[in-house]
Amino acid sequence: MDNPNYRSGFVAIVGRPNVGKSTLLNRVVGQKVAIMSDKPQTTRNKIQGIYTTDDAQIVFIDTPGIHKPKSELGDYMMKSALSSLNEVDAVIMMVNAEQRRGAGDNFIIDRLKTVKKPVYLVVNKIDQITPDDLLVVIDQYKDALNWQEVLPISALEGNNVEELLNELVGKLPHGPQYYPDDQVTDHPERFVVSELIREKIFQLTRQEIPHSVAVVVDKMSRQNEQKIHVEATIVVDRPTQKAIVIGKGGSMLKKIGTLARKDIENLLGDKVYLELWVKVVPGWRDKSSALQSYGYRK
Ligand code: GDP
Ligand code: K
Ligand code: MG
Repeated sequence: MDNPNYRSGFVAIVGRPNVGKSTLLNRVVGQKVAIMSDKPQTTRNKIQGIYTTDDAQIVFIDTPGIHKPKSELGDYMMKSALSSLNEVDAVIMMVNAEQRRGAGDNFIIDRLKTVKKPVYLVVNKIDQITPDDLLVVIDQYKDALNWQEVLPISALEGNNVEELLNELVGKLPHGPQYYPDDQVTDHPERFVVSELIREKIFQLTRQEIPHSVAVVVDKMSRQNEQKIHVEATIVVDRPTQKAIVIGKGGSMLKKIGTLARKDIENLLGDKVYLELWVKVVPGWRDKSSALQSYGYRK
């Protein structure tokens, strides 16, 4: 606060699904705050990761993918992604070095043309390609926008991530430290807990469960000195999905619970007693009121 040279600000990360946005966030904040999955669109809310040093603080916004909306949920994600772009100090557009520039990238680039803040092109997954390939990828993008800088990185292995952070910090305005040193996300723990459970559902059920799953944490309270009691409801929109999530004799739900509990224990630093329920709410994806009651902020 009293350091006049302190820099702080907000940075949005945009890009097609699976380019590595959450992986970068996780690396930067050193804790599992953003959900990771090899399926697209698992990040539904704005998740902020906070990077704090003695000289600067960057608050990252992991926007849901900018894409053509297919339902009210998609529409909500799109609006939230676009509005964050006008509130931040810089934008990172991340692309996957393994993929050619495509319609999805062009769609995002089009939207970025109206952004007045510095926009960085971050070419991720360079651990998968040769330096020659990298030149080819950069060539496809270099004239697409007036990039502040083009930075190749590997979010997974950490190559060049330090340089990216330094570059961003250098561009932030002078300002206060918004959040305390030990805070890595401004979302209530409940939200992170629900995302960890959602992540396990996707990992374990694979293709069978589409993204029409919400997890609501109904209760989170300390049971005793050693244990935190977490109760959560998994909301699906069809009875067949409920059956898949529960599994034969409850076996799938048990697996989801076991894996999720371990992650939640790591997050909270305490033993956890996790109770999971499954509920069918037909068509909840297309009901705005249902969206709101399941915690999606407009
Ligand atoms: P998001 O949808 O943009 O948030 O992408 P994720 O962070 O969920 O990553 C999607 C997949 O790409 C995951 O399987 C990650 O492990 C993988 N991934 C992310 N960054 C890298 C990277 O730098 N190198 C490699 N090889 N894989 C990566
Ligand atoms: K993903
Ligand atoms: Mg993500």
